[in-house]
Amino acid sequence: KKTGFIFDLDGVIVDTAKYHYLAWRKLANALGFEFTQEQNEQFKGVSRKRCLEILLDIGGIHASQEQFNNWLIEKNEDYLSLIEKMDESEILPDVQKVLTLLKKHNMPIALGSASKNARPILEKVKLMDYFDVIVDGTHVTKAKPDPEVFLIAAEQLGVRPEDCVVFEDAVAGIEAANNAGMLSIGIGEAKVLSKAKFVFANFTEIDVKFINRLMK
Ligand code: B16
Ligand code: MG
Repeated sequence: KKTGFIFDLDGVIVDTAKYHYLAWRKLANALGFEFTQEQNEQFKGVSRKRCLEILLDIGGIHASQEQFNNWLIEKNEDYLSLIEKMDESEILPDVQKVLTLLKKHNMPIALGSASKNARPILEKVKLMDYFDVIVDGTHVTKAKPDPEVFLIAAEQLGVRPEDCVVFEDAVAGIEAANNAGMLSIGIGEAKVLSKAKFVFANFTEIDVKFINRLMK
């Protein structure tokens, strides 16, 4: 039986977190308050709707359903214009190296992202061909740390959850992987991603030997 490899998108494959941040900050500023990069940490891996709830909490703002939905649309339009010109140069270091190695060994590969914009982003950075399965924010009903996104990915790959490995940059994502009974690998800071089984600063720190050990 083979190992299934599941990749988060934002913060693992591409650094779109900075664009999400700029778009949320623009909205916060328009509503009259500051939104710091530090506060943006809690937005990672979290759904668009949940992010707006947290943002409005920070600003102490109450919104009608209609206003809420309009701000969701506004934020996404700003985000889309920020990522419009994204290309391969924005793929994080050594991501292709790892994907190519896994492909060479015919390993099943999935994307497991909370983003509803995952497909267009993968197309822009030309990584679509590596993925056998794409599960994103348009397929899930329960956000990370719920394991749903990764369980659907495993099912579609035809691999048991306990035979899957997940690469994640968000606390909520590591929790989701653990809740799914999968091996969690954090990409980022060890002190932030303390619940991950392994943590690496980025893919450059992961050597071929380590990947080989994960493959069945
Ligand atoms: P969208 P991931 C997540 O993607 C981001 O980390 C999170 O900050 C964002 O709010 C969420 O996608 C929804 O994104 O607004 O594009 O649907 O890290 O799970 O790949
Ligand atoms: Mg992420």
